[in-house]
Amino acid sequence: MYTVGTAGHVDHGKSTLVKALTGIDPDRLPEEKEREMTIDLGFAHLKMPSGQQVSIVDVPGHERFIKNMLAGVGGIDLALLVIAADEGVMPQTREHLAILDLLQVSHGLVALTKRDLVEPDWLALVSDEVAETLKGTALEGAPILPVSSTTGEGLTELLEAMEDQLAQVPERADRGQPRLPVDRVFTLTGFGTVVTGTLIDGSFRLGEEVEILPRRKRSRIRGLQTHNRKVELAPPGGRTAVNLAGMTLEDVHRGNVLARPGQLKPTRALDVKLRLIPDALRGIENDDEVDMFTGAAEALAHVSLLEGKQLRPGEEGWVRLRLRDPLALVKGDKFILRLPSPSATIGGGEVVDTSPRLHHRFRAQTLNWLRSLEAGSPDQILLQALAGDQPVERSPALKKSGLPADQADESLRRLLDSGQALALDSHLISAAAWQSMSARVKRDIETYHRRFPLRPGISKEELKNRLGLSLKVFNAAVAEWARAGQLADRGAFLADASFEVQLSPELQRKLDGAMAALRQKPFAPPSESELGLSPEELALLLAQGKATRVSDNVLFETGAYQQMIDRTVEHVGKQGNITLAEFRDLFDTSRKYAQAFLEHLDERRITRRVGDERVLGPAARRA
Ligand SMILES: Nc1nc2c(ncn2[C@@H]2O[C@H](COP(=O)(O)OP(=O)(O)O)[C@@H](O)[C@H]2O)c(=O)[nH]1
Ligand SMILES: [Mg+2]
Repeated sequence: MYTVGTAGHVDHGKSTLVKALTGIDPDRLPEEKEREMTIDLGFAHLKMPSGQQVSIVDVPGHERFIKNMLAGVGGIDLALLVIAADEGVMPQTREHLAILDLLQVSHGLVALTKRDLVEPDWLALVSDEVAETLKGTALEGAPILPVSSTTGEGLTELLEAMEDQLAQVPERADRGQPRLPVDRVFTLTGFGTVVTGTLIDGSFRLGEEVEILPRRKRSRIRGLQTHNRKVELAPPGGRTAVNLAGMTLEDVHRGNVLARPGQLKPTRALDVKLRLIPDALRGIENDDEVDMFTGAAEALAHVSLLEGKQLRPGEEGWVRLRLRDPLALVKGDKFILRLPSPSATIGGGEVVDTSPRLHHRFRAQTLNWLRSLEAGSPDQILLQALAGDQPVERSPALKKSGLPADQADESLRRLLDSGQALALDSHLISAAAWQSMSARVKRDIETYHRRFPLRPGISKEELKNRLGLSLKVFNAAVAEWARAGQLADRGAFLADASFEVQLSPELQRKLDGAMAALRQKPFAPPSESELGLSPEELALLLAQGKATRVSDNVLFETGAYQQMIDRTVEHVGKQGNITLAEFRDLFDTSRKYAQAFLEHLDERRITRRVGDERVLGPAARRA
């Protein structure tokens, strides 16, 4: 959806051209009909030869109604600059062109109207003059088409050129954050209050809850229309009419913004990049009062220069504006500044920071901050600070971003909510780094499973060290992998979620045989080497928990192992201690096994050696 806006000097034929193209008279007010002059914005829509629907905003050309012009020009994609062939370039031609240039409306075309009133050589002369005037502006090189709304001559060519230009306009960004700068409010009997504007940054849906800013009054979308047709969903870019439940004409005005509740925070202070037009009446200085126009809004603004003592016509600089009344703005919004008296456009630019640090004692810092902000959004800047492939500690990362604390927190919340970053315990990692780390771990684990198909998985301890992560961060990562179903947390091991040790019947028989051998003489079983298992097979028995290793070459069936602990603890409990010989007799085992087992118990602190005897150790209760 695109919106075309007219521009140009009064009486040059803008409204007549809109009517000739669309059949809709944009001058709808009785006073406009009576005076035959556009006073306020007019609206029409047009079906292009391709079938594409285009919205049209017709603006007043008279200098006295420039504020209405500014309320309408904010949302346009394509400018239709109208210049009467018999008069040529006039003051509001230049002023409107300067405004389009400041707002960076870089797509457009010129209609040289009233061609029926001039001779061909005059037409050629005016055409050259216009091309010259466009030079150095955002519309330099725009096509110039002679037309007559009276005879219809050139209208087809104009439409074709318009279609060509529209094809070059990039589609309106859908940021999922719809906002409608309100340029018209009216009531319809039986329907209540309707607001209109050019919807930007997202779509509105019938029935959804909205908020009118800056007052923050809530409402619900009871009806939604584009081009006089009811719709369920209004996409960004087009003229949109919204019927608001429970609103009166007192509640909402031109310049308000309709958005989702909580999405926008109105502000009274903003830092901007300001450019003064070369033929501005004068420059600006600290403490100047200017009129700011942005979206469909107008606000009185107090000027503080962030660099230098003044900004002269033709110059560009960083300026802080303090608004008398709050406005709901977004970084990147374009604006126009005018002197209140004598009333004149002096410049315009782009909003860069909507919540500036209010005390800018350290100007250099503020300027650095603005320059980096100009290059990216706070979210992008914070994401930059998380760059690198390792998780980084939260507070140093937020500091490194250079964002003011509240903005850093806000951006972080957005990054976490949208999945662009992830919190791992006290650390943060960008989604990109997390994905590559996860992919690397998954690859490592797959390789490990292939090489060691009998092992339950990769050792967590080993992986943690390889990744260079602290235990807490590593555990948080493991929990995240397990939650996402990517990997399975298997105690001391990490495995692919779908991995199970696959035993051949032959191997199963071998392992069963080994277990049977262990059980046959449970307290004096064959040694590891006597079992005849490979290290891999042995590791499997241990990992499965079927056997428990006590020393290098000594292992027991786990049930027997536990029994030996229980009975030893019981014996020491009763007798106060146990000797090697007593242990050997208790289990009818060899001296070698008795020694290995008791040393193992000492190690687990179930027993403690005192001379030749063992007494209970601190871990005995838990054993
Ligand atoms: N002869 C002639 N008159 C025109 C043409 N276009 C507009 N006009 C007349 O010029 C006057 C101003 O037109 P209007 O559309 O109101 O101008 P606007 O102020 O730019 O909107 C009206 O009297 C129109 O009838 C045209 O192509 N040829
Ligand atoms: Mg008009």
